[in-house]
Amino acid sequence: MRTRIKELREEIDRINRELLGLLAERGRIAQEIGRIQTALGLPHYDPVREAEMLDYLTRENPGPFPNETIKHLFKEIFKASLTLEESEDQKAFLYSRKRHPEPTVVEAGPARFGAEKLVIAGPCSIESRAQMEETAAFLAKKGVKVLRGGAFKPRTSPYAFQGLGEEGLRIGRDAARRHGLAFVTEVMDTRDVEMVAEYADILQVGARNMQNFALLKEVGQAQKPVLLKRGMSATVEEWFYAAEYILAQGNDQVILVERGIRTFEKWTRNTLDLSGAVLAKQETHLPVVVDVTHAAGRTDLLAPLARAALAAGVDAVHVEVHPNPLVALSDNRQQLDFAGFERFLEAIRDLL
Ligand SMILES: [Mn+2]
Repeated sequence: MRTRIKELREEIDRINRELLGLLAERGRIAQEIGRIQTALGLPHYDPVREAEMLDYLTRENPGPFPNETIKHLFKEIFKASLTLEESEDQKAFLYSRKRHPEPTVVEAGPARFGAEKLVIAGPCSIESRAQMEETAAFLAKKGVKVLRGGAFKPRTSPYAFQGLGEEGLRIGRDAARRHGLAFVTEVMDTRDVEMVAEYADILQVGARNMQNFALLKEVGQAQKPVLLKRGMSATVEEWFYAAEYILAQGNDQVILVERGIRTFEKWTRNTLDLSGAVLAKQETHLPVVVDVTHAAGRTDLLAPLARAALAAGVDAVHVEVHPNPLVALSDNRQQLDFAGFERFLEAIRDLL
């Protein structure tokens, strides 16, 4: 009897080898189908074809496995084949680290995103020359290399302060130049891209515009780095695809910003998705920034969140700083004053 078990097991081993060979052959054919589908712009998943295959297999099932088991086993094979086809596609994306293993370095003024740890700081909105001059002078003294400030503000209410427009751009650029800083500011409208690019070192696409595809294409044609914020309800994949829009236009200077996503939590303005930021580092070759101000919406969490982000490997943190946050025209409860920023910087110093 024992020798019989041994014989039968040898038989099973032989069948396993054959199954393995057949699976490999099936996988290679699926990959070839996948490549053709990609070239034709067809989806890989075809539910009708899958239902037909399952129908056929259950009709022809000779037993002893019941139909449900056969269906279950083959569905797993279908799923594995689909994953193969999709991972082939991943290699084709311009953002993908599979295609571009070396990290991209984005240079703007004195800053080298991806090659050094950076802090982006400045007020939410540009309000006056005095405000920007005072902020730029302070930040430069503290070793910050990138000054932020909004001249066009996407406000939730149409009656809230909308920004100073081109005058604000001039103020921001002048303050940045005087203190040797790079200047990053948001562009909201395709019609403004050329004008904003004349003043800014980095064009910011805000969270509310992450899927404004016309704007993505327009900044993709600008000769300036682009800071792409993740939409507040965007998946990681949608965020990467938004970056792909810019890269596909020929602009390879893209910086990704995680700024918190909408969840059910109310004690923070948004929920910082640190795993999204880490995924962005792993899956793409682009520099990654974590915007702690908009993620938390409260100043007491800024330093711990920035420490976590830097320890997790992101390239920069973004924080709003205002000479007098209480009178700021936007986001006044979440901006740091100068003393607060000094404490923030001290708290993250060892990770920069
Ligand atoms: Mn803000």
